[in-house]
Amino acid sequence: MSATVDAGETFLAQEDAHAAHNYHPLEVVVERGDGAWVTDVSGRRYLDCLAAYSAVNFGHGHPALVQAAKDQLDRITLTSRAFHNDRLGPFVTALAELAGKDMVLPMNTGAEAVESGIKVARAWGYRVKGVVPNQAKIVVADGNFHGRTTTIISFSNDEQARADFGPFTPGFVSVPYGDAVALEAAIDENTVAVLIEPIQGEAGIVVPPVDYLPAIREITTRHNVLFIADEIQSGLGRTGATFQCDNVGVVPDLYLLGKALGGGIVPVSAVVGNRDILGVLRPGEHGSTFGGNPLAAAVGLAVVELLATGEMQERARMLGARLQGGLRSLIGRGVLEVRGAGLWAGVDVDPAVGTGRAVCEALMQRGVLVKDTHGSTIRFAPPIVVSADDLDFAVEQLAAVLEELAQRSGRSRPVRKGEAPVPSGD
Ligand code: IF1
Repeated sequence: MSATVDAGETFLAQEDAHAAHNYHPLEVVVERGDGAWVTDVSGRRYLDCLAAYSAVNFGHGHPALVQAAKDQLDRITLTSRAFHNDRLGPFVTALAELAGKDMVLPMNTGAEAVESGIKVARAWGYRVKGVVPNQAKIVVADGNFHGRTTTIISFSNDEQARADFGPFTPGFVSVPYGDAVALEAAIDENTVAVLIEPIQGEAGIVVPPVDYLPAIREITTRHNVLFIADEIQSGLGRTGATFQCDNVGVVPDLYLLGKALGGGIVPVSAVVGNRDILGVLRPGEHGSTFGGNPLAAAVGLAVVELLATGEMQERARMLGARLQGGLRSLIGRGVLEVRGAGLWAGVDVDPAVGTGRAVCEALMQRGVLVKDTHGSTIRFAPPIVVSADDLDFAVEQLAAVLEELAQRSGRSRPVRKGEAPVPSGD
């Protein structure tokens, strides 16, 4: 057993006995984090190349964000929105400005932002567009991931996310991702919105054609349909811009934000748009106990102030080029394809070399933490504060792991791209 498992045995046993088994974590028990690194209970350090699925964009323990949280902890943390508090106003004002919009609906988790976006789009459809009551339709994309609530998985086509959770919510139609013609064909007089990830995360960091989002913008404008961009994972600096939509020159009607908006400290999410859309909500029609709480707002404001300088976005652009280049150098050496934008990459490992899980476990032994998705794709999303040397370290460890697995799988070396597969046992 790895050192960390010995030292962490108690924690693993407790989790195994008393935590629902809805995950299959790597066997590392993390105790501390700083910047792009985490330390396990036995003192081993790992480069965190997942960043909690892009919720820790600014690193573990970012000083400004931790200080904002600490200061607020000594003031007031929760009032509910039955009363005002002195942090929500500054937060929503700054976030709206960052997004170039004029209104914010503050929530907590990403799924709540998605659900809120769905409800706002439907209400807008009935009250502004004039869609027949209870007939609103929303167009989504195959391979989508927008969260785990019953309504959200209603429009997922991932059987693992749906099995035995029915019956499902109607009112959604799914079309192939990246196909603007199919998307327009799915729009009819009851369509109120298109809900899209600018880059699909869970699907494996799938980047659509560069003209896809601009086409969605043109189509939704022409059909008087809302363009809702789920930037919960792609947003807030990850792809080298404030929003991935910025990278393709598109402004959606609603941004759905979450994850890094809470600085990796507290859950903070939001629906951000203009008054002509978010203004459809009337008092008492939607809410949340914690939505817009002073602690979340204080941390969210500090995150917005961090992003307002543009430094994180520039860093993600600069380091992203280094990461993408390093990973692409492994194509033909156990890597089949590399996709991504900024400091976000999906690496397809040659299944003949090993599974994504096997690569993750081997990388963990070498001090790098990543997560696989859909069998053989490894996602890299380190905190944007990662150093260039640490990025090089991660790529070097991946190269070594692929070489190691290739030898173990009976290949003297991984099949180079385009080569006939070498028979195993050679
Ligand atoms: C899990 C995936 C990633 C998201 C987008 C909304 C949400 C997510 C684009 C919901 C959340 C998380 C959920 C977490 C693992 C992770 C994930 F593997 F599930 F799909 F990142 F790719 N929109 N993604 O990526 O936000 O409610 O979780 O705050 O459920 O296992 P949430």
